[in-house]
Amino acid sequence: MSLTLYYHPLSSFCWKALIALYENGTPFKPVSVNLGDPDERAALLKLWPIGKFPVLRDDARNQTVPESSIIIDYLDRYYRGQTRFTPADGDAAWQTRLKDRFYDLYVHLPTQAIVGNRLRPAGAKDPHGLEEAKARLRTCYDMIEAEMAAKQWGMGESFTIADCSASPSLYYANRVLPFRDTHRHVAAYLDRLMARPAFARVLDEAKPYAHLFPEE
Ligand SMILES: N[C@@H](CCC(=O)N[C@@H](CS)C(=O)NCC(=O)O)C(=O)O
Repeated sequence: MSLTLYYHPLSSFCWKALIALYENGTPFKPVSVNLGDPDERAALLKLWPIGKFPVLRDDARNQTVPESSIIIDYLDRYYRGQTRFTPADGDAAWQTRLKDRFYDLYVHLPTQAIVGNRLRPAGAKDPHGLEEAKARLRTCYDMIEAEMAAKQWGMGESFTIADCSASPSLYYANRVLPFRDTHRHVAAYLDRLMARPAFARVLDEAKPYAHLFPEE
């Protein structure tokens, strides 16, 4: 087996890559990285000095591929399966990538900031950053609500990279700023994502680590 994924089962960006791998049944070796372990952290830094996961290693092609979106692009190109993550057609292609960026930058990162704020020690909290992140999420919820009223998946009929990005983003966003009572189409979209076998599997595998998530 040539692919190895360096990841953690609770990490939201790793979920995004896992969904893509599970979606097409792509064989890979999962290597769980405990960033609290100096040796394991050092091994990850050796692969990708930025020190963030997921990182995909492809021994067959002698390539190290960091960044969840790039991993999915790489799989789409070199380990193609039944689900194509980015359409080949011009407009649909950039619109799909735009949605991937939208979920990562404007839903996922503010959610990460809210979680990160919870982990800060008392006296080092960032109330201003927290309010900014919540405001950004509210804007996104309204945008997604309008958009998903008539759609099954982020790009319509087909499951794409946009849905790989939306899955962890919306799952964790709902944990830190719940939307089920205010945005029913966003909630219904999250339910569809959670029922998708690839994401259901990811959620199931994360269960043993759920207690590590910092509740308010
Ligand atoms: N832009 C990156 C973000 C990856 C990321 O933020 N990963 C988090 C886990 S969800 C991480 O590695 N956190 C550990 C750290 O920052 O030390 C991607 O899309 O893969």
